[in-house]
Amino acid sequence: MTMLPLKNWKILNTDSSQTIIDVILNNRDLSKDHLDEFRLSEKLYDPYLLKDMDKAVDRILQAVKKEESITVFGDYDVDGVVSTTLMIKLFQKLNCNVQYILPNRQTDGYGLQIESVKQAEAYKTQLLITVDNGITATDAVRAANKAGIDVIILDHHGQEGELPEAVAVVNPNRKECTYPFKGLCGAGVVYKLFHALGEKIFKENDFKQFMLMHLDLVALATIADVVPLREENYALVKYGLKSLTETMRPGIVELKRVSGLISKEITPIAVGFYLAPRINVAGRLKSADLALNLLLSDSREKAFEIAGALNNLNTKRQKIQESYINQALNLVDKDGMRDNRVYLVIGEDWEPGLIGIVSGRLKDKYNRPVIAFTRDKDGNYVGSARSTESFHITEALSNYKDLFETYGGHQKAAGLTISEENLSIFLSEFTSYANSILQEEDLKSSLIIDTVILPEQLNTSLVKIIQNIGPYGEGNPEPVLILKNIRLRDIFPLSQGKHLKFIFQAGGRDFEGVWWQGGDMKDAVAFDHYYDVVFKPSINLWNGNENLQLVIEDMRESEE
Ligand SMILES: [Mn+2]
Repeated sequence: MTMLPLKNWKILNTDSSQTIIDVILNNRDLSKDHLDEFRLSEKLYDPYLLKDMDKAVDRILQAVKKEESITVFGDYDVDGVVSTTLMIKLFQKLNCNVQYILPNRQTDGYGLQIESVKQAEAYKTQLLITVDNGITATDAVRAANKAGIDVIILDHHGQEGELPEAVAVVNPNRKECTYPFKGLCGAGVVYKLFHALGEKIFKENDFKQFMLMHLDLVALATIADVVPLREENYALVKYGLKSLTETMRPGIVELKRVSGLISKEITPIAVGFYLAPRINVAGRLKSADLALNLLLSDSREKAFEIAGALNNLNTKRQKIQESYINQALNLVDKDGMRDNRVYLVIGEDWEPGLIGIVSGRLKDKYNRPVIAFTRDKDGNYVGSARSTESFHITEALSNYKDLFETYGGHQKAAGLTISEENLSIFLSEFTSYANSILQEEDLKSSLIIDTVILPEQLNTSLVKIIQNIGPYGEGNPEPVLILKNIRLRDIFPLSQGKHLKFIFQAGGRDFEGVWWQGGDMKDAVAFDHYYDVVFKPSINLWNGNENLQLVIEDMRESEE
């Protein structure tokens, strides 16, 4: 039987003298003026504060003037595809000769490689522009220079070694860049170039329209790339979600249609759960070109066709993925792995594009680091790792780097390639290492609660102000509150018992709560008992009425 509470609770604020809104702003390190109305342009920094932006603009203007042949090199995820789309739209508007190359996830790996430079040569490229990648492409850029191709890098990934010898390296995260905000995604960096270049070449009204016209894509990439929704990103997403909701871009309209989102307000959740997966699936199972063609399409018919194909691929992806996850869950139980503090699972024939989803799902379920492996075409094993806050996976892996062909990543995610002969040594040594490092308490997931709220403080007008602190997402988490000592009056199963609806009573009022996927909790609670309930406040629209709804995260029986 399920025992409540499910998680370790941590209440951030216990000072009841502050208002709920002040507490929520404080907890997110946001100032009071966060709730003030603002114009987008007020929140955007001068694009020339990005190092090398002047050089990039000059070189592109030269290419436009001399009618040079330009190639854009992007990436296969949403950010990479959107960044490529934006650059192509810019050059099409400027009547330039532009080509693109997107790497193939399975055969090319990540980032600009010499093979792609050769392809650019075949296109007679004079100017090669990398977007959402390039900061580590020192060898490929050298090869391009040798072939007489100038390179501009527009990236946001951290600098590791020496910079590539490019004409311009525009990246807020390169070491010498003092740009005030480091959280831009790849498409955000491209948008800064639009700003810098657009001011110079377009008439004022054309410039404004050009910037507004592409805000939907920038918001899409910013949310999908999971960069912090703060400062510039917050402003871009706040406005960009409105454009995503109203956009006439055929590719997005059709993508919304197959996702069941037509005429709905687009939120970060809608992007993360519905739109982004249908774009990413192209690169995971087929080719990212398909997604690029969707976003580039000017025709409804073409967009309709591609969106349908992506939707079918996504359904296929979900089926395959469920089967992998079940196999992985079985491995954890069957192989006596259950007590280990890291789970290393292998599927000989899993699609390489999906192993990151497998490790992510197992990590969420068991709250410990997970690496999912599959075999690649050379007979090596590729692994995709996902980890928790308490275990820096890439640092941990670096202790074993001599065993790997390649590896890399950051705190919570990493990838690696290992030969078959080294795999078993790695599996046993890394398991012992994690077992000795990770403590029991590191494996319990915690629930961060903003503050305690009293029944008389909670109403729909407060919830509306709370909603206005959003859009919520990475770097601005959705507020979580706790009501204490409230009486459980009734429970109703929803969707054949998959979800549960609760009626609580407190302060002489009823409060409706819903626990999504919480069907199992029915036997863990009892009528007329008193509970402390942790929830996200929300407003439920029903027959034109706005009702307060507690979206339940966890609960426990109150102490007397
Ligand atoms: Mn990116």
